[in-house]
Amino acid sequence: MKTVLITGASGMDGSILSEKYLEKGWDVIGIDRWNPTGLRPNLINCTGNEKFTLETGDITDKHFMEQMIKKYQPDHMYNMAAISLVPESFKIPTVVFETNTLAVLNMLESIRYHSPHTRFYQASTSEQIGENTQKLQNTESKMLPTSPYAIAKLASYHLVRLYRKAYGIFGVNGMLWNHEGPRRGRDFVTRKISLAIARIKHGKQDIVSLGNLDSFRDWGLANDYCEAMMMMLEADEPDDYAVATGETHSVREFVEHAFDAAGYKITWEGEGLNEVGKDQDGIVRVTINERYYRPSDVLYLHGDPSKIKEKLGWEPKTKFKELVTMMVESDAEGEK
Ligand code: G4F
Repeated sequence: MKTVLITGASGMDGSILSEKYLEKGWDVIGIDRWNPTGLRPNLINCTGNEKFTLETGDITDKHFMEQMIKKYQPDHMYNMAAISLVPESFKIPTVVFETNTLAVLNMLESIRYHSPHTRFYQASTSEQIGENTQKLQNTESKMLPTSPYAIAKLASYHLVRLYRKAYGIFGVNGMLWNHEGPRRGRDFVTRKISLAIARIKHGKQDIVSLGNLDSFRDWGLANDYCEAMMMMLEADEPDDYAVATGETHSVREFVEHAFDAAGYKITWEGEGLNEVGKDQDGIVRVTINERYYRPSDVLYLHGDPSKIKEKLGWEPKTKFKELVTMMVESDAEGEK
């Protein structure tokens, strides 16, 4: 019987991975912080399954994680837990380093001493690219991280490489460009937009307020990307891979397509903080608010997935417009 241990199991990626491993017949151990509501909507398809075990605890507690790794001796382990909202990292950088770096180091040490056969996946990120605006970035690109989040993740990226080289651990970094879907957290820009549009459509809200509309992201679908993660752990050799669509779009384009999918045609007027997006009836639907700007932002992300395609045969199945429409339709249904 095979076992997978997934930290951050109640998040978007963690819950998708949990479902995929249950479908494969594996025992799934999901780790998540205790929360006072006890609600974990993303795990609704897992919690009733006898092969799914939820362990509550915090990855920053070294002893807890050591016990988990010793107890379950997982065949596969995914570290999906992190403080993943970039602007938050400017507010609580110490917690971000404890969670996104120190906890990863402790997991690697526990694997090294107590479960060396475990294949370990680290959720690495395109944010590490930072200020490098070259077209088609990948794991070989110069990393110029520009947030506490990205610097902490880059340190973990190197820790995984070190433990692979120095101690022979099967550790891989999945360097993922932005990936989204109906389970995306509501503070990330895509979900914030799709949810706001659904609420506008149902008369519950009038306007969505955003920050920088002119940064570019390479957005793919989380389900496709979870398949890439699994391929990395099933590969013959451990390696690091860039996972992206190879297409880039601005936040502004995302807004336009998302409103379009709900039957609104957005046109822009004004500049800077005074810019607004109006619908076909002249009603303001988008405003700009300084509070959503970051002390420093990553302006251009455009991934090159050629290595994973060539070596593991992975390709994204979902295109940008399909992703946007899926998110808008899902939220429109949920807000009915
Ligand atoms: O949706 P975002 O918050 O994602 P961001 O910062 O690119 O990070 C996400 O992707 C990374 C992979 O590249 C992950 F590592 C990370 O954990 C996370 O999943 O912001 C995207 C862009 C930014 O340029 C931001 O400035 O959207 C811009 N934006 C404009 N208005 C906004 C808003 N972002 C948010 N969250 N909220 C806004 O109102």
